[in-house]
Amino acid sequence: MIYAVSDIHGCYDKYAAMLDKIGISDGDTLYVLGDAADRGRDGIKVLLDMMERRNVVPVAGNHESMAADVLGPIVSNPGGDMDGEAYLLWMYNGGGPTLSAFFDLDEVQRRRVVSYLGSFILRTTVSAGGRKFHLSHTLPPYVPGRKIEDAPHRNFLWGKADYGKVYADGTLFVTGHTPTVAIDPAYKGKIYSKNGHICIDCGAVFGGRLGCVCLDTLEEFYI
Ligand SMILES: [Mn+2]
Repeated sequence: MIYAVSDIHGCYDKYAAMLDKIGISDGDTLYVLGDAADRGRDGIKVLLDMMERRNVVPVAGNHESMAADVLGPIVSNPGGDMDGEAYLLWMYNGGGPTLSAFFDLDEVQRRRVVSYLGSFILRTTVSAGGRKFHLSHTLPPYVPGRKIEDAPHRNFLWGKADYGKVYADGTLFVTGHTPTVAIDPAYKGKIYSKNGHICIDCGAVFGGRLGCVCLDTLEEFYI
């Protein structure tokens, strides 16, 4: 089976409980659609677990991008000056717990985390259960006639997806980034599934739930 989860935001306990709930096995694939760390306490713990699992495919979110901009230079140029702007942006967006847990790691682990962050993909497509899916952290604003692959890369990390628009017939666009309650209050704590979109950020770190969808069956799971 193929599963997707997103915006774990350092909620290691919910993440671990979700793996248990879906009964993930070596034959399954789990796509993590970005923002694995930050805001919550245990982002580094989540990343360390993800990197040990060969069947986890990490897709980048804006938080991985911010983390890499700060942590990359720390390992490549220890003792060097920090990029003040990158640091402030990350801290403003809840990077503090991730940064302090990173400093608790030894040199080898730090390098492994930074190299792992560099391996996150921007977006991908998969087929499952007779359907076609596009997986990314978020989507560029909808532009009529524009192919999704022609949008700027940054839009897949920071973009404001138009959940009221059908981006492409015959493809389901699976995203996180925007807690579903902010798309439509009727979907508070639930996966938003409408207009060719499946938004799975159910606000785990904001007192909501961690959502997960099975792409083969469209079954929804919650912690
Ligand atoms: Mn995000």
